[in-house]
Amino acid sequence: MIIKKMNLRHLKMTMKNPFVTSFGSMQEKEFFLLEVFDEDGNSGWGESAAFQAPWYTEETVQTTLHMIRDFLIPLLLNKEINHPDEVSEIFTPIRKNNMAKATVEGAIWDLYAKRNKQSLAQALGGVAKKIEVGISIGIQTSTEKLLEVVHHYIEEGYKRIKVKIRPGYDIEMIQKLRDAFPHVPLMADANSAYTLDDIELLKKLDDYHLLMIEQPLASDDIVDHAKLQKQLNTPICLDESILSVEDVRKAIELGSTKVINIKIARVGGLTEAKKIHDYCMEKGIPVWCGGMLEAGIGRAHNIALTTLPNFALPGDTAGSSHYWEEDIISPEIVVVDGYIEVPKGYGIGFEPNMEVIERYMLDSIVFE
Ligand code: OSB
Ligand code: MG
Repeated sequence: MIIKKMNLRHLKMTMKNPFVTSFGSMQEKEFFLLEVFDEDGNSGWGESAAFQAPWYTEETVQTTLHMIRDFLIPLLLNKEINHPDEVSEIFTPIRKNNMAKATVEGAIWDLYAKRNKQSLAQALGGVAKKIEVGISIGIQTSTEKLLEVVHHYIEEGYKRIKVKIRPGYDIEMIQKLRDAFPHVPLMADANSAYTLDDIELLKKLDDYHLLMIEQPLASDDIVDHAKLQKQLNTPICLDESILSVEDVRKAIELGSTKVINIKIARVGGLTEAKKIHDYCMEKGIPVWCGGMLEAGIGRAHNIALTTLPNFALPGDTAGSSHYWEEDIISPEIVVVDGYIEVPKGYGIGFEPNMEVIERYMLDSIVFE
């Protein structure tokens, strides 16, 4: 296929509720939708994930725009591509900037699947007909409020509850949650809020049979994560530390992790995500699909990826209505009894809702 034209749309949407982590609070989600066209008029869609501020990784909305517009699109426009795996190779002269790369690569994957009259899940080699999902709950104003919110999502059927922790909002809160919900599959995500100096506190988490603790230490601390894992029974899951399959290999060899959170955006696209999935499967390490508070296009990509067989644990892909008054795709994504049904249509299997997209659009640039 020849990449004939691209349309980069810039959107801003407001989430129903602020999402609070150990780094701060966000309610505005500004992002890009990239639509790519082939020579026959087929089109594929990708969504960018970086936030306005660089608290999660170093990328931002503005760096995404700079990379996509000034470096990545010129590498692809009017080029012939036979398979989306070629895109990450074409992008190798550009260091990191994984979220920008994943936006473009995701659109090419959707286009490729549509051309081949396959669902994106099929094109990736996925098998599942429905996927099991959990929910990620941001830091709440009080433990009482948190208990209420958790109760609500258990009632809705979500298969696992993830709560955010930070120093001062950890052991006591987890203890109260465990007392209230003794059997619910529960995990905690620290977004790098601790150091090895906190080891005695982190060891106390072993009393609450958590499924795992996600990214307790800094993103470049895989040596310290290995030291911590030796003293913890609770499995460590790495999120921010993992940018590539090479990072996964090193973390597993060091003993820094027992579970991997795969985010398509963080690892630079679906091709690398699939490599990580395959490598972990070979090593007996389960994976699950993380989230970046995506709108519908990004969520649809997550669903397709999660159909691969080693996605053994529920991911963070909640239903559209959890975050949005209205999503940018139709139909919207719905969770029933903790499952999302994988769409059978070609590509991502959801239609971009142009009326909604145009309502939230700030501007757009066409490249041809
Ligand atoms: O650490 O997984 C994370 C949201 C923003 C940035 C980082 C993370 C998260 C979440 C929520 O936990 C994921 C989602 O529901 O999309
Ligand atoms: Mg995380």
